[in-house]
Amino acid sequence: MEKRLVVKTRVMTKEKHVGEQRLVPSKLRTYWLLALACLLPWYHSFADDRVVLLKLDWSSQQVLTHALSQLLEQAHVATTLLDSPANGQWFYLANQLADIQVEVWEGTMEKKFNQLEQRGQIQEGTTHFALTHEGWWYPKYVEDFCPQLPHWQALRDCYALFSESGDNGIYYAGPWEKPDAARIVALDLPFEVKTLPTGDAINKKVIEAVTQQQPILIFNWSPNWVESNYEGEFVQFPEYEPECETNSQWGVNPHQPWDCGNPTNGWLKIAVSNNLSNKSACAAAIVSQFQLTNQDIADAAYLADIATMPPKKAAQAWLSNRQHRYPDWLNDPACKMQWK
Ligand code: TMO
Repeated sequence: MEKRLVVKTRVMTKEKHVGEQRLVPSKLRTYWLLALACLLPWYHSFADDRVVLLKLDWSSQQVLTHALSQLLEQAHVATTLLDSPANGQWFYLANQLADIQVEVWEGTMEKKFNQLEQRGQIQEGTTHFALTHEGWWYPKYVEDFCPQLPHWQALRDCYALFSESGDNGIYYAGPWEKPDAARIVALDLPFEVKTLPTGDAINKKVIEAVTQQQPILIFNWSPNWVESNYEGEFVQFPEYEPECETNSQWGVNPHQPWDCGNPTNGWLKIAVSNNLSNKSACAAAIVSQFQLTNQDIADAAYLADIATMPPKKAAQAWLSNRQHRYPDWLNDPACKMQWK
C-alpha cells in the first residue's frame, strides 16, 4: 500500500518571460516556496505519520527509494514518496516535510549535508558500503585523439575536440550544484559549462556520443550503469582535499579555490529527518541497516536506464534478487514483524 504524493516542481534553468514582465529564477523560487508553505496544512492532513521518502532526479536514487519504501511497507511502516529536484532535499529534510534521502553523495552534496547535520537539522541514517566518485567523464576512445588524458592538463591542449561552435570546449554538467565554472577558472581551462537538467538528459547525451563515436566530456558518477556498458575514464584533477574549497592558497592556483577534483573514494550516506525515529523506530532501524554496495547502486541504475523499467518495477526486481538480505534489513526488535 504505497501512496504517492507528487509536488510539482520545475527545474528553473532558464529565465522565463511572462508578458512584459521578466521573472528571474530567484523570484520564481520565492513563489514556489510560498505556494509550498500554503500547501503545508493540506499536506500534513494526510501525510501525518507516514514516512516520507524523497525521490530525486537520477535513476539509481529513484529505484532505491522505491525499494526502501517497499521494504518498509513489508515491515508495516506506511510510506509516501515525494518528488523533488536534488536541490530541494535540504529544505524538505530540515523542515521535516520528508524523512529519508537514500543517496547523499559526498562529491556534490557534502557541504549542505555537513552544514545541516552540524546545525542539528538533519541526521545521518547510515553510511553505505559503496565508495563513490562524481566527475568529468569521457568515453575511452577519446584517448585516441588525446593520449595525454586522463590527466587534467591534457584538457588545455585538447579542448578543441570538445568544442561545438565557439572556441571553447564544452563540458556538460548535471543539475547537481558543483562549482564547475569556478574549477574551470581556477585551473585555467578553455572550457565552458552547459548544464543538462536531469540524469535522463545526461544518459541520452552519453549514448548519443558513444553511438556516433564523438568526443564528449560530461558529468558522470560511479557507481552507475555507464561503467558496465561503456569503457571510459574520469579526468584526473588534482586530488581533493576539503581545504581546496575554502583556501585560495591551497593547490596549483595560489589565488583561487576549487583547483581540485571531487573526492575519488567519496562516501555515500542516507540522510534522515530529526523526526524519523519518533515517527517509526522500526523505519529508523531498517534505514540504519540498509547499507548498500557499489554493485547494489549500479544494479539499480542498470534496471532503470538499460533495462528501461519504471522505478517501481525496477525496485521489485532489485529486491527480489536480494531476499537473502532481508534478515539483515528487517530483523530489528523495533520492528514488530521478524523476518525468518
Ligand atoms: C548526484 N549524482 C549521483 C547524480 O551525481
